[in-house]
Amino acid sequence: MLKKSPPDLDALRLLEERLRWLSAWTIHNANHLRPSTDGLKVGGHQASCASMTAIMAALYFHALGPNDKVAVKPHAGPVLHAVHYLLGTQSREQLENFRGFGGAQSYPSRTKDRIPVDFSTGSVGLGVAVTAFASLVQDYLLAHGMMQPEEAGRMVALMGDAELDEGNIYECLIEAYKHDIRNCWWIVDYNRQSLDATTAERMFRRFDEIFASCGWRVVTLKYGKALEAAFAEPGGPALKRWIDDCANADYAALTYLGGPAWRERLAKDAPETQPLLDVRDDDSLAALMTNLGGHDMGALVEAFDAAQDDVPTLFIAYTIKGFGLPFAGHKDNHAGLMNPGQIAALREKMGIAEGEEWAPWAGLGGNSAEAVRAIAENSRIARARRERPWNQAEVPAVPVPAGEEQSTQAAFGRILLDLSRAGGTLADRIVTTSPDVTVSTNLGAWVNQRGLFRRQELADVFAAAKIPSAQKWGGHEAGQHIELGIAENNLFLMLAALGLAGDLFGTRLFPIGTVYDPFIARGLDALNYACYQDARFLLVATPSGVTLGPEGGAHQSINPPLIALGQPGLRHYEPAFADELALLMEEAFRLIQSPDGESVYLRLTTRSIPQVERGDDRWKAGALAGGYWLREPRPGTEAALVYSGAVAPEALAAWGALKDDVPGLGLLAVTSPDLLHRGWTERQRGRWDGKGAGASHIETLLAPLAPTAGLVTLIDAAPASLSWLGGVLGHKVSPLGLERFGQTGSLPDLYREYRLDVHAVVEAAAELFL
Ligand SMILES: Cc1ncc(C[n+]2csc(CCOP(=O)(O)OP(=O)(O)O)c2C)c(N)n1
Ligand SMILES: [Mg+2]
Repeated sequence: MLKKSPPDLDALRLLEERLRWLSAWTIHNANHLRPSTDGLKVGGHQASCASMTAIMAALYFHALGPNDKVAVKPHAGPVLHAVHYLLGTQSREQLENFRGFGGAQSYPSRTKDRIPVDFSTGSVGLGVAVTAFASLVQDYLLAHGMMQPEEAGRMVALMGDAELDEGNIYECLIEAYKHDIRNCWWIVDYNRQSLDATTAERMFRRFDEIFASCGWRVVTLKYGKALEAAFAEPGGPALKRWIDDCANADYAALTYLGGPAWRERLAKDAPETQPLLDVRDDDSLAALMTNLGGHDMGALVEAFDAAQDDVPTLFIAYTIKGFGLPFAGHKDNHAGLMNPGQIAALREKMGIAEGEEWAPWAGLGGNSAEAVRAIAENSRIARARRERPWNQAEVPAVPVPAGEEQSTQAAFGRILLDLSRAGGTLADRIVTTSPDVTVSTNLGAWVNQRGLFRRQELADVFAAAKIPSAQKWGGHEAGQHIELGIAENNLFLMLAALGLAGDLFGTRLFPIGTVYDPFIARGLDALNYACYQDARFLLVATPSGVTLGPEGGAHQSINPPLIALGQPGLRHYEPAFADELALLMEEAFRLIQSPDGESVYLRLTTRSIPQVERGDDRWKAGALAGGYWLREPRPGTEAALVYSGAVAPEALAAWGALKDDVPGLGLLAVTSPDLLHRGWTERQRGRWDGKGAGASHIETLLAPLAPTAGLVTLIDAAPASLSWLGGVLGHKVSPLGLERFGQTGSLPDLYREYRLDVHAVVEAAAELFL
């Protein structure tokens, strides 16, 4: 964040024009010049790009330091690619293939773009909020000595003004305030247009207040330098009054209509501005009226230079959507594309010869070209993608908690406690976080051991007053639990940021987030966002299903296993026994730090069940792969029971009740419907693409059964989580599971009501195989 030489504003302005041109041309090429193979519109957002080019030129070619990380508004992706093209880190080929297969992505993508992208964006609002959590992660690493102060940077979000309508922004703002985040800039491209329309003015002055009350410095860049100067001319004060009172839609429409319209309107509404009008022709009047802060290089550079401390800062940069393009200000310009005539006119205006469209410095005279090249060459931003750190911590054997009866949730808490006591790199790199369910998801003992993370010491008032409490919660810099308020969306953004610690800051963390299973749905898009960026974490969801018993309807979960089945980058495991859990947690720690790994979702429960005796360790390989025979079927047998998770005792009891009537009856423990399904479809794919693949794990498991055999499947979740097993080898299936929910009651009551009890299994079996 150190200072650099005084900026060459003229050269920065030329760079801004380059960005505007290259982003527009990249989109134009994809839509008008590249042959279409499917007749579909390619799309792209020339207006949204033009709105931000000055902001991005000032930022990338002046303000950003090498450690700063940026989330770029999704539809300004082409500007980011243009920046890297000018820096020499993006190829022409990638730009020519913008939105094509393997080309520069529509929206900046960490995993698919070849340039260094710090944060993926696309789902508006999330890319913004993740920067606040990333700054918290940076503070965490600094406080834990896992990063040096000189490696620290600023987390920057470049956002559209319509992103301010996303609720996740405000949830994040509240959490960020509680954690006293710093080194974060959010820069609003305040063009007052969304996708559909010009935005409502009523919120105008409220945003500043909201951010200010959450501890942010708000810097408003409303007028450019030329407008500021004009306000000092005769008629200037009237002009300023008129601008301040002008409705968004009016301003946008006049921008589109241009000089003559501005003149007519100002003369009519604010006759005192006449002296200003008299000394300007239509073009200079239009230029003056669109000289807003967000397009004024001097104003931008000054504002960025003046905010060099670590105070979180919101820049509200007034802009024109489509600035400098023929549809500037038009309310329908969001997806507007220039036609070939319009882009040719822009090219000519820039002095770029036909055929020279991709030449980085085309149309610039010798001195200018030298000046801009010098800036690009001396750019302080990081040019290379950071290597992702893999396998940084040895994973010790995860201890199996003792106890003849236990729940997976209790075992989870116990395992973490044991890991903490044993110490070591893995334990030191684990960070836990939870949206106000730390105690009820059983993280309490771990937190007692490792403490809350706080930059400033937080006294445990109850402990100091000697009031007995099971939770000893002092907060300090060495703490390893980040306590969040009840906002599950924040949990997933926190996990996204923690899960990218290695990618962003060089040190891999092992983030563990806990949540009640039903409330995963509350943060689904953020969860998907985390997985999309390949953030790595362990999500522990408990309690789940109807098995939470008297706690009742609102907390029962049905569909999370189906969600997980459809979520790439997230592996669902649903253990029934403590030894399975220990094994699967060990696997999760490996997957978190392995190049071909992924995040893991453990669906746990508070139900304490008798543990099973193990004769040997053969079950382990199967449990890791998604399932194993708890009771082996006899080859050629006509039936098997299949269960997952907390209903293991019902499955075992039903097996006991049926085994004499159904010779060789098997009992299949499914630890991951998700993995079994993936293996099955991968096998199908292998057949098609000729790469082959041995039988999938589920095919191998089911192979001993007679082709005419029946399966009764049982899970405390949507029955579709397991019913698909019938499709693997064509077995008949009677699927049991939750299709309704909402009752409170004891477990026997609920299992009877929802047909998860032994009786239901026996009945289903009788119908199917007897
Ligand atoms: C969560 C989500 N909802 C909807 C969209 C579709 N969408 C893309 S951009 C946009 C509006 C953007 O307006 P603004 O943020 O003001 O950006 P501008 O283009 O004006 O700079 C919408 C609704 C999206 N990308 N993400
Ligand atoms: Mg906008």
